[in-house]
Amino acid sequence: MGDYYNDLSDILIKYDFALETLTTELNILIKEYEFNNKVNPVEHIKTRIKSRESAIRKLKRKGYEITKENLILHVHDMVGVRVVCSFLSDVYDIVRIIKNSKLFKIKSEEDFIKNPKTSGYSSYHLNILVPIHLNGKVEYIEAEIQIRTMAMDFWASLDHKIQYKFDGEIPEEVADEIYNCSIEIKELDKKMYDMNTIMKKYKDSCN
Ligand code: 0O2
Repeated sequence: MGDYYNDLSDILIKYDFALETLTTELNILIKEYEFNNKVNPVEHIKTRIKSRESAIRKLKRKGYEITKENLILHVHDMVGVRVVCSFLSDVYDIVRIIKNSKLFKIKSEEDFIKNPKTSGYSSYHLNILVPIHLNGKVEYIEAEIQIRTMAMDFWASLDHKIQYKFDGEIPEEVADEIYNCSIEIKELDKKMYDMNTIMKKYKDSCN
C-alpha cells in the first residue's frame, strides 16, 4: 500500500493534464454548437480527479490488488467529467459532438438511458482517450464522460447519498422506491422535452 501512495505522482500529473485538455476541448465544442444552433444545451459541467480512497475502494470492489498498474488498467474513471443538459435530446446532441471531435478517441460507450441499470440509474457514458503532451511525447489518457439531464442528475446525486455507496444489503422497500423515483424522473424528462418541442413549433408559427 505504501508504494501505491508514493508512486502515484507521475500518473496524477497526467490525469491533471488530461482533465485540462478535455475540459478545454469540451467547452470549445459546446460554444461551437451554441454558435451554430443559437441555444446552449448545457446547464453545467462538473469535473474531478477520482480520490485515491475512492480508487482503492473501486479496485477492492472489482477484486484487484491495490497497485498502480491495476489503477491504470481497471479504474476507467480516474478522470471524470459530467455534462448536465437541459433536455433529453440535448444529451444525444452532446454525445454526437464529442464523438465527432477530432481530438478524442472513443474507447467505449454505454447508453444507460435506453438501458437503465437495475437501480434505475440512467445516464450516457462515454469512455474516451485524451491526448496529452508530456516531455515531447504524446500519450493517451482514459477519461469517463457522463452525460445526463438535470432530472437524471437530481436522481443520481441523491441515490449516491442514499444507497449507492452503501456496502451492505439495501432494504427492499428503499431499492423499490428509488427505482420508482427513476421512472417518475423519466416521465418528467419526457414531459419537459414534449413541452419544449411544442413551444419551439409555436414560436416558429408566430414568426
Ligand atoms: P463515483 O463515486 O460516482 O465516481 P468501470 O468504471 O466501467 O470500470 P463501473 O463502476 O462498474 O466500472 O462502471 P459503471 O457501472 O459504468 O459506473 C461508473 C459510474 O457511474 C459510477 O462511478 C457512478 O458515478 C455512476 N453510477 C453507476 N451506477 C450508478 C447507480 O446505480 N447510482 C448512482 N448514483 N451512480 C451510478 P463510481 O466510481 O462507482 O462512483
